Amino acid sequence: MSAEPAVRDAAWWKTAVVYQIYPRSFADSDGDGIGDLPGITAHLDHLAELGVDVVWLSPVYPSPQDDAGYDISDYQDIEPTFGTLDDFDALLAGMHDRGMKLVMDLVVNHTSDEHPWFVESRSSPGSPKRDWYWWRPPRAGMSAGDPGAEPTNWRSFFSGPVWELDEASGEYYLHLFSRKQPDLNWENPAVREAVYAMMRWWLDRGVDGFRMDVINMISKDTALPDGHELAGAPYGDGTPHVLCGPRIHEFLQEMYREVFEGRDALLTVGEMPGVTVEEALLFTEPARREIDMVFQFEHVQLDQGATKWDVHPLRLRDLKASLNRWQVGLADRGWNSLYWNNHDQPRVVSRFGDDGEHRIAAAKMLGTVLHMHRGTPYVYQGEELGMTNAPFHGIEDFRDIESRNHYTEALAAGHAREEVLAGLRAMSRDNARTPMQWDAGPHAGFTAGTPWIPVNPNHHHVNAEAARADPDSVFHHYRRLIELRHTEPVVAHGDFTLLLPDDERVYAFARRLGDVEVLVLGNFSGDTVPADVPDAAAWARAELLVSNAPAPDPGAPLGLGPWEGRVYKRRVEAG
Ligand code: TEU
Repeated sequence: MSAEPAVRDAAWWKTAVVYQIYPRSFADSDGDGIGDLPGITAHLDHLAELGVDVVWLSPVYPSPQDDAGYDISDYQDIEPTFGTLDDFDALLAGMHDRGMKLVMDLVVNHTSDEHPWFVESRSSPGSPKRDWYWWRPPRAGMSAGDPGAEPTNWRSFFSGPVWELDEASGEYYLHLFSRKQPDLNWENPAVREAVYAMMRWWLDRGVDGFRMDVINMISKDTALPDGHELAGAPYGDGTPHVLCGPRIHEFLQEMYREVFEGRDALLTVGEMPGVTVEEALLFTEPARREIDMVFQFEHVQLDQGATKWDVHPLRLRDLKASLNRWQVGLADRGWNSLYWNNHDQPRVVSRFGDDGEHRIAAAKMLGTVLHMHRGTPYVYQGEELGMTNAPFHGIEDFRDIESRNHYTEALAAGHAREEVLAGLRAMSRDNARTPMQWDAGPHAGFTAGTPWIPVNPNHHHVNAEAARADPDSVFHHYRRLIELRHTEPVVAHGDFTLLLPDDERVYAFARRLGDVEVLVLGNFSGDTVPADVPDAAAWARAELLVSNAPAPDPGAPLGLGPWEGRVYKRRVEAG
């Protein structure tokens, strides 16, 4: 019996699992209905029992909360609603004491319009910080405020134009997101140096890395050309002029030199809407000294039509083809992040699974399929409980700026209220932002006050207390998946081979490292289905590493029950 193939790889995060916390909705310690840092510290044992290695903390900095913290007015302090720097240090110490690392959210494509940098920049055209942001006069031949006078026709990610007129100076400033999130001008070296100094400040405080918000948008096409007209919207598509711009690699390599050089055991992940496999290779190729991994969006846009609100049923072959392309594309160089959920995506068990009768089986199967891919898995708070989308009714139930702005714009464009609400119920980011469900008590044990957004009424049976007490829960299934990544080198380092690419119900693939091979099977349907993989009979007799159903009869043909997921392991002739 040959020992497990030894793998020496400095990239510790290849065997790590990251847990994302959305502080507003995790745990409230002072009864104001909003989660906070002491609330997180009080629940670190939940994360330790789950076995995660890293926590990614969504923004906790002072912010007017126009975009729920992604609009920062002070990068080197803590939002008072969330706590203090002392509370932060206590949280960091609590994590390090439990062997967990802490990754902060770095939001430097834009600041809040209440950040002193922007306040000064806006103060006058002659301000020394004017060039810290993107200020432009009205379009040639037009007057400020005239319809269409914006310097470009680009559409904001949060509806409406990307340019806001500053009446005082008669100039416009750029904001790819909300008007309270002006974009920083990374062409200006003083801006870059100020950001690097801030990052070094957090790393010196003991932080273990950064999740970088829309970091592939910091280099823009400085000619600021108009975009192609967007169907049904009075704006153009600016994304070709702001995604992965001409100096993006120069900026990330400079950031590496100025911030990360000589510091080890960090994790850096770049959120990159629209990034391709080829671009991701350039960003994550270690020799290029940029970042460790990216968040790509292909697999979370497969059920969307012209817009994210135009929801279509997922075709499993599309999902398999997309993830396979990233697995194969980053097989030898570069590295993938793996996620179904985050604070911007609806809950996966409701989206790609079954959040009714088969909720638990579907949640476990989705976790199994994701965690057995090659890459670093991210677990979003509540995913380990199988939390579902929330029962939103009217627009008054929604809090998210993206959702509310879309509602206003879509109704103004003549869309029917019910049609728009249907899109929101399915895709709104608020589905991810309802409070963490700790127990069956009032407000799910999230707060002793009134939550900023209602708790999902299914917390009576979907909650951490019940899950941790039930060895057969989604929680303990995720604990097992995380354990496998820590104990089975093939899970972290094995190569990936997709099987049954055209099967619309079974997601099947193999991983191989030396003489160890695993087969991963996931049934994305409520039917009982065959799993006609090569060598099926032999696999049926192999060691079952994890499953979400009673162990099958090894003599029976390989098949899966509703939403069943399994991982088999066997030894094969090396080479
Ligand atoms: O998200 C960027 C982003 O791509 C999302 O806004 C996306 O467009 C949308 O949510 C998908 O529907 C990052 C943060 O994750 C998000 O929370 C912020 O709102 C945004 O940047 C601006 O900082």
